[in-house]
Amino acid sequence: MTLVRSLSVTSLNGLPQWEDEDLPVEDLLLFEVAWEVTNKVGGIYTVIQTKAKITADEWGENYFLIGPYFEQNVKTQVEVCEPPNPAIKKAVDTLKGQGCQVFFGRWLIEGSPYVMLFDIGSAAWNLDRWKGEFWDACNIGIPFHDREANDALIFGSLTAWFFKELSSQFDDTPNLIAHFHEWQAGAGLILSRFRKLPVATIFTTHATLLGRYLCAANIDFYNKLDQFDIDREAGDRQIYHRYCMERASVHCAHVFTTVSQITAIEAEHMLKRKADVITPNGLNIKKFSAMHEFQNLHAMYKARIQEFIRGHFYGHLDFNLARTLFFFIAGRYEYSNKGADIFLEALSRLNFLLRVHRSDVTVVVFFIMPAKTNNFNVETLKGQAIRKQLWDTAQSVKEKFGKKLYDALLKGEIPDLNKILDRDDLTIMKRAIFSTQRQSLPPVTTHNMIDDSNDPILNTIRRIGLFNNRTDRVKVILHPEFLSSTSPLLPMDYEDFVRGCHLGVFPSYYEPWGYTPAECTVMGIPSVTTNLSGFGCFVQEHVADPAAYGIYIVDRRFRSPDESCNQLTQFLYGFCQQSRRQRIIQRNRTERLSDLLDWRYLGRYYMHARHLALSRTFPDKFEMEPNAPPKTDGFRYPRPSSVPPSPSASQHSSPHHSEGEDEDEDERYDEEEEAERDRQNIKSPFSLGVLPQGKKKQHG
Ligand code: U2F
Ligand code: UDP
Ligand code: G6P
Repeated sequence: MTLVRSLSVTSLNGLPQWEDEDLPVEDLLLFEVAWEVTNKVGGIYTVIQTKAKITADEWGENYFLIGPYFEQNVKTQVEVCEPPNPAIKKAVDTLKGQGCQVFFGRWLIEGSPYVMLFDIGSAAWNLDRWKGEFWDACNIGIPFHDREANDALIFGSLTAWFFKELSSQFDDTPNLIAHFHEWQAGAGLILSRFRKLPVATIFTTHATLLGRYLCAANIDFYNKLDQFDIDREAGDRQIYHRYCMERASVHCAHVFTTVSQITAIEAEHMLKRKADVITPNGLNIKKFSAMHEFQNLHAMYKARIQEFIRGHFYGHLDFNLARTLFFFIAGRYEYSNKGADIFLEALSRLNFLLRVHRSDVTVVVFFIMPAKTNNFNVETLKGQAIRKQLWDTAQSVKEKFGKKLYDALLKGEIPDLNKILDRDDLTIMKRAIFSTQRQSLPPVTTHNMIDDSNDPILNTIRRIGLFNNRTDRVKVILHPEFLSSTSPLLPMDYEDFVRGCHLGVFPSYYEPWGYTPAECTVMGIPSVTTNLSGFGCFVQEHVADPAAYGIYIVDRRFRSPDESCNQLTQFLYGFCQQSRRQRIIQRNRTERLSDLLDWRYLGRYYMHARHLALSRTFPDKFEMEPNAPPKTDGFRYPRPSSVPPSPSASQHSSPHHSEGEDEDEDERYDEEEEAERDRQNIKSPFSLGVLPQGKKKQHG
């Protein structure tokens, strides 16, 4: 058959849709293989977990995920069952018959895809033999001390073995497609190719090993991309074998994809292959029926954060919480890769600017980055206890006050307000106020850090002197643990916390995609990203005036660190100058970009990669039009209708500017009008004449 791609007239909320000719999925089996299937380590879990729904919708019973078995994960996330497909059952039984444990079931997430999980431990006795086979296949030797690489080899050997058992049962159909993510899954791909299994293979890299290491070492990575002696760099860092596994996977794959253009450039230099397709990361977007619902959630969760702040800053609450903005950075603790370094520097400059301009805005900045700790520190817990005590005191006095007031009213009197509180009440209240005196400043970290003296964030805070002094307009709080609704300190899930904040700040230097700003966007929370992050580049490509839509892109590629830091400072300072009304309008715009990040739109790049892999593996059966692959360029969100042409003016350019901050009147309805106007504009991307053209061809 011939696969064709055409530009569909149906579109997802105005976004262009490519429609590949439907694959005969009933004659195909699709496997997606990753170490993070049911196993949350980092961002790859988010990719697979959020994408499951659209893939299961397309592939139904013929879609399977393969990952490693961990007892706890299966207990909490998987409903174990027998494989309904007889060929798969037979292959699984063969592995089991040889003593390797395989767990099969449904992963209890949206789309409930089938998962097959290999118990690495149960197969570990084969390790030496499999190392030998791997050496014969690609001359890569794995040292005994690298547990992760050894596990990856066992995982890969089991995967390839499973594919061998499965494919040997078919003469003609069905055909197998296996999509492998990241080097930890790559051995399965290498071995499948070495054994010439009839499987169409795709390899996606979410980051390169060397890229991550070299960036973290503060080398001028992007300007020296073509100058590295990569074998040597890998050897020097003792990751030569891992790097070889990664590079071999890339070269063995029928189709190689990366999550962004920037990672494609990196991979071309670090792994020596051009990506065939860019497969950007999406999210599974749930829309609220009413547009203002997410705004209400912001107000609700902001109130929760404010409560925490009341406790944390007890005795120092001389700033106006209604004029306080919450910024945050979150993610893996890679100090410079995630841009925590320039963020702190920019905060120091922002503090200076707000002070010299006598701004009444206060900014509280959270750093949510997991580090080793010995639990919460006493001062932080005490803050919340004192807040609770003040609350209880206020409640009990209020209770007494209310009762006396009620009695008086029953008697037809207005009570003497000077007498309604007795001496005891006053004493209780004075004691409560006395308890809020503190000798120390509100702490800059919520936990006892194990390596306090070497912690890079704390050390920078010490150097720049951001100690939460009364005069500081920028306050900082390091929360070195991921958030959870069961925390006794700040009982909120990460998602709710994000909703309650005003701005996410992610000035990464190394970020192949970067889910955190994308997650902010779909929740309608503005964020800062960079032109070195996959997400930032993607937005730059698709949105005419990103800042108007609440996505500030710091240039970290063509500017010096100091210039980037200044630009970031300007973004932050500009954000602080917005009125409440401007922020509300900006949040509405931000949220409007969600469709762009929806898997229902971005999933097509995965479809395209699968079609391409089939056409390369089984050219007799799957011919493919040599037309251009779907591009990520072409479509652009126009500038919002109310924004004047200059991007620099856009953040101060809301339709009806009002200065009053405490006004709480709701302006949503005008904004919904604006939204509707813009939707009308976006509705016909065809008329913009910017869409890539696909040709419709008849079946061959
Ligand atoms: C890329 O992100 P990854 O998550 O794949 O990055 P890895 O380095 O492969 O894995 C995450 C690491 O972070 C650690 C964990 C892993 O070594 O042990 N970690 C942790 O220590 N504590 C935690 O709470 C969570 C993780 C890429 F970098 C992103 O830009 C992309 O968005 C992502 C998806 O494509 O892939
Ligand atoms: N995250 C989380 N809890 C937190 C902070 C972050 O679950 O308290 C998640 C966040 O939602 C995101 C992931 O951690 O999905 C970080 O992914 P990103 O792509 O930004 O970076 P990676 O860690 O993959 O390099
Ligand atoms: C949402 C709520 C409004 C509230 C506003 C506060 O839009 O619906 O009622 O006034 O948030 O916005 P701010 O940016 O000041 O937190």
